[in-house]
Amino acid sequence: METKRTRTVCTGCHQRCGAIVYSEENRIVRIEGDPNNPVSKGAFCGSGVTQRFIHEDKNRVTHPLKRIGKRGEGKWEQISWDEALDMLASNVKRIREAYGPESIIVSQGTSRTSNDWGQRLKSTIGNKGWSLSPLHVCLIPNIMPHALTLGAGQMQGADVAHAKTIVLWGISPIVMLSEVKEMLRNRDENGAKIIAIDPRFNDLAMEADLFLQVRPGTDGALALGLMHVIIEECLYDKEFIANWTYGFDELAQMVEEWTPEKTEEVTWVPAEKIVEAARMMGGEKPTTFYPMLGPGCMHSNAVQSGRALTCLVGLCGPVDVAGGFMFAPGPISNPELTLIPADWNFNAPEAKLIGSQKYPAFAAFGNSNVPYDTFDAVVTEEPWPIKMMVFVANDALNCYEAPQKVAEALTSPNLEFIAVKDFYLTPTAQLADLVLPSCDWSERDTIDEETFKGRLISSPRAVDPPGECWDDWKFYLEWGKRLDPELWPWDDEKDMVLWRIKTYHGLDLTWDEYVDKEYIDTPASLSGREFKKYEKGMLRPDGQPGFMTPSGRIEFYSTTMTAFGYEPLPVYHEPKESPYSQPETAKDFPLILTTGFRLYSFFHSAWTNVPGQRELYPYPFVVINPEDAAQAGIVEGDWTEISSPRGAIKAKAQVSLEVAPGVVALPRPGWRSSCDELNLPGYDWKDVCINNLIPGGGDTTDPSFATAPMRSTLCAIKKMEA
Ligand SMILES: Nc1nc2c(c(=O)[nH]1)N[C@H]1C(S)=C(S)[C@@H](COP(=O)(O)OP(=O)(O)OC[C@H]3O[C@@H](n4cnc5c(=O)[nH]c(N)nc54)[C@H](O)[C@@H]3O)O[C@H]1N2
Ligand SMILES: Nc1nc2c(c(=O)[nH]1)N[C@H]1C(S)=C(S)[C@@H](COP(=O)(O)OP(=O)(O)OC[C@H]3O[C@@H](n4cnc5c(=O)[nH]c(N)nc54)[C@H](O)[C@@H]3O)O[C@H]1N2
Ligand code: SF4
Ligand SMILES: [Mo]
Repeated sequence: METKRTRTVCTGCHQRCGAIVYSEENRIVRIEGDPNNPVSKGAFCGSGVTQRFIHEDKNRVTHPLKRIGKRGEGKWEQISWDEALDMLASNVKRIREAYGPESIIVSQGTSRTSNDWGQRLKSTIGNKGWSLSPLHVCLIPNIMPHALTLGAGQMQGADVAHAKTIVLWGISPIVMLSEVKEMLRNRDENGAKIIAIDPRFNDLAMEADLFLQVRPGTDGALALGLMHVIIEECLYDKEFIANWTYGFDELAQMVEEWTPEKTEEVTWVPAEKIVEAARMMGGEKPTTFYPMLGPGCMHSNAVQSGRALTCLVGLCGPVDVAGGFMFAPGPISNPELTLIPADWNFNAPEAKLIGSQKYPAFAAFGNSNVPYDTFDAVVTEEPWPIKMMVFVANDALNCYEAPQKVAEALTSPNLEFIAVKDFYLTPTAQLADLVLPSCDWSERDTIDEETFKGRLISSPRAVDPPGECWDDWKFYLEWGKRLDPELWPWDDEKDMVLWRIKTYHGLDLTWDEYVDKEYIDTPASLSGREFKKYEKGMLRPDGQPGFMTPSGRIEFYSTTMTAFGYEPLPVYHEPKESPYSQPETAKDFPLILTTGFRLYSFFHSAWTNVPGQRELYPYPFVVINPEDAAQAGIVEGDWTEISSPRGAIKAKAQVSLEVAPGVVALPRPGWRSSCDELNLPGYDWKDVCINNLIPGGGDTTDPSFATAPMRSTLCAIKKMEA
């Protein structure tokens, strides 16, 4: 039998590792990492390897399904794509006519491969922007402070391969899989030092020279304390600060009170460790910072925490050098594709985004309806009715805060039509009127949009998809054609890929050329590798030296912040729900809860059905310190109930020194699917979804960004009766 070898890209997570897939008669027989892939250089994980199972999984939805019983009853009829697309298009036309396009919400989870096409589809309907997405908690609360302070929206600019000091700040090892090897080589060969800052002693902390076990939600204070020491001990580059930054004196004055002792009180990090960390960051340069969700994305003080952290990046300098914080090529704004004019004002009332007046920073940077307020709008029909929701790659019941509200919305008679496009009959799909089948990475002929904007790495399909599974690109194309064929002139996904390459990078390729060239450098990817771009006028559209901020400098003091209702300096605010801000609530819920840390084998709520992945984490679990466990009479493996003022869930106890006394950590997945091969059950979202514990809306969020406090609230834990 002939074995086919296909070099492509795994999009199983945001790492986008190069893959080599071997197949025989449309069955995947082996998958390896691609050693020539310039980004991943051969790195590959177990999750990517299980694509072989996913391709053949009998539980996948492989044809469009139409609901025939009551909503949620589980009775489906197989229909054709033609009929499915007619249903979608006719509902759009009817609802748009009766209520306006703002009554139609198209939701997407984290970026898969088709963000821009999704935006074009929304523009075709008559809405601009993301419509709905968990952007209020996923990276955008950190990208905003980066943009305002450093003038670069990119977070992943940490050059861990060349830095002398590496600060891993609330980041998971899986998220830097392709860089970990280089980082450890840098440590072992060049003596680079690693500082890890996390409430959990995670696998990166194990590699670190210094671990700061921060109290959840207090990273902003920690950054202020670190800046206090760096300024007091003059561990900064005076010339760089004088020439390239704005508001240093105001910042210095503000951090004066943040002595190591005061910072210890707030953050629980010992004062001497704060001093040691500051001396490493300010002393052994270049220092590079790699922050992810931990510090500034899921707290009621998210944006100001992120601001403090980015001020620290600017203060430590040098930036945009090997081993420092590198400025990556900015996102290419692409109105031609998304059909969103470059000067579109997402805050204007006529932009019709729910929550844009209450949360102006989120509308401006998230370009989306506010999730909780949108689900609430379905129920209340305020500020306007929502009649149709389409979820593409988004298991809403497992994704957003307060899923009780999501469920209320999805079961409300106000919603006239719900469609879900996924691989499986997820909890959200089970409530839909129409379910649409999808392709995973080995089965599609598209290009990943995350890497597209830099270097092009072609990603042809290795195998044909099962049944009538369609990739999201094809889905948007065919849905779009039915709404306005002039806006969707392409023949198929391949045609779309080639058009994009030509439009954005000026390269005129055939499909075979695109596939054969494998890794293609583009002008954007080449310019990204230049150093000190700010000196050369490469960061600003006006071509002037400087950063992309109003002053052209790194802004410690940001007047743009005041326009969104924040202080211009990175002031620390205690999390809205903590033992200090809510001592009354803490009497019943004394433990600090951080939720959603990533596991190697699951991407959000997906893959608990896959034996190779489920084997590693068979049950929902909660990490609790031995002291707290002992106090509650809990031992390793006990089923426990974790409760908050919002609700309760269950999980098995993992008693571990990984978290400090007083802190409890719950991982991200919802264990929604059973794994028949391992005889392990799936769980109802009502019983195990971590977001049942998280508040939604009201005054619980970051004030201008609507960020839900998924990583700093209060909870209680007790052993469950057998
Ligand atoms: N395998 C896998 N990979 C994924 C994902 C997945 O679900 N599975 N999800 C993808 C997505 S969408 C995203 S956004 C990224 C997220 O990527 P990361 O942010 O890197 O991953 P997390 O594990 O969510 O969070 C990182 C760390 O933050 C810590 N943390 C929790 N609370 C705090 C805090 O208050 N302060 C600090 N300093 N740290 C804190 C957690 O303990 C954790 O170790 O991962 C992406 N990659
Ligand atoms: N409490 C708490 N909640 C969190 C987080 C947390 O840390 N704590 N993390 C938040 C973050 S950062 C994010 S980004 C969100 C993510 O949330 P989501 O992106 O909504 O993740 P999932 O719940 O896994 O739902 C995604 C669904 O898409 C399907 N899918 C995967 N790939 C594709 C594809 O290519 N096409 C289609 N059509 N379907 C696909 C999967 O089977 C899955 O059912 O969760 C957020 N929720
Ligand atoms: S799932 Fe694994 S192999 Fe695939 S992109 Fe992510 S880290 Fe790489
Ligand atoms: Mo995310």
